[in-house]
Amino acid sequence: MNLQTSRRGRVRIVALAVAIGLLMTGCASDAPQSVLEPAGEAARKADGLWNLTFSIAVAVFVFVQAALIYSIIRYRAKPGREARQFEGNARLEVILTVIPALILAAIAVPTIGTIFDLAAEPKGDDVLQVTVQGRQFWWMYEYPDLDVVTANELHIPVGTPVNLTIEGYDVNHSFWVPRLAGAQDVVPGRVNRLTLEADEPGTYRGQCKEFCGLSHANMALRVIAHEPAAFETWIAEQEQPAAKPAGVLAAEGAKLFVNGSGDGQFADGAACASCHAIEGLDGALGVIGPNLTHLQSRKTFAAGLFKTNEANLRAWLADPPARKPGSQMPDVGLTEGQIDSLVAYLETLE
Ligand code: HEC
Ligand SMILES: [Cu+2]
Repeated sequence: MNLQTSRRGRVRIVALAVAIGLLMTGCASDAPQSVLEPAGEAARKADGLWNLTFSIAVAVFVFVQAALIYSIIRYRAKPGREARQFEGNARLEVILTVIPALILAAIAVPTIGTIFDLAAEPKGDDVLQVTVQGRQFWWMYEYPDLDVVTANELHIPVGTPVNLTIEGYDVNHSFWVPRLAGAQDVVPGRVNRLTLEADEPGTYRGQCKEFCGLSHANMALRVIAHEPAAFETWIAEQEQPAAKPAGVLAAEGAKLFVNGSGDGQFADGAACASCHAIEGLDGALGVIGPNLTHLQSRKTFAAGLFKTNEANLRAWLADPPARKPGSQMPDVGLTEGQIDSLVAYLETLE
């Protein structure tokens, strides 16, 4: 084998491995999370439009390719054959202009209808209102009628239109849950909206879809759809203030959370409470980071990046930007002992 063929062989093996790898992503337990598997009314409307326009596009493609292949074969070069020379054919040109114009006009009717349909704010008593803020690199959710603030995991009841009011904060982001709705831009200084609706209980994955900095790829989100009764239970739990810290270590952690190691500071940064709110903990009113009142009710933290457990929380507190590049939570210089107490306290935030 010479150098050329061995390199070609290697390229083929890599290409095959990439193809197999992509195929295997379909085996993920929560796959498919695709726009082609709509799981709610809003997504279904967009999918219906896609099915229609895609079918028309395929028909046009097949027709044009067939005509092309026919012409290539039928009029191929032959000894003694000479191409006919002519210039302009008004009738043909009019036909070839009118046909695409008619096709585009026909597609425009359902397209414009669907655009207006999806842009319309859902009305009615059962509509759930949620305000979403996209931030570097996490999502804040506020239920204005329910006195609930949470992060990254959005809980909704099934079969209910959810009206999302989407606000910017720092840079552009884009809120996208492929199975529940199209993507919506998150732009500082603008308020956008989006309707989400899920038919079935379950967890639907989403992702920031607009490059927003170092941890853009780590800015996932999850929508958790519940049966209405389970949603009511979730709301009732979220409306409760945080439990009082039980045990000496957790009580020490709560104190550190608000005061730092003294005068509101740790060795290298501000105390937790200057950035995080915890309902029921005096002095914890910060709004720079996620509300932690019910941290343990979230299966994941840091926008879907880590499972919520003791080991991951310890690693996070020790150095957030090392775990999540560009994270806006600084390494405040905690000692091992301080991490022990803080994690003991965070563990009580059910
Ligand atoms: C300067 C502001 C700031 C300070 C101080 C701060 N944090 Fe954070 N914290 C953040 C931000 C911003 C995030 C979101 C990071 C991300 O997901 O990218 C965060 C995320 C977290 C999370 C994950 C929450 C979730 O649901 O995703 C926990 C837990 C946390 N911080 C605990 C603490 C503790 C404990 C302290 C004190 C030792 C602290 N933070 C100090 C800003 C801060
Ligand atoms: Cu992003």
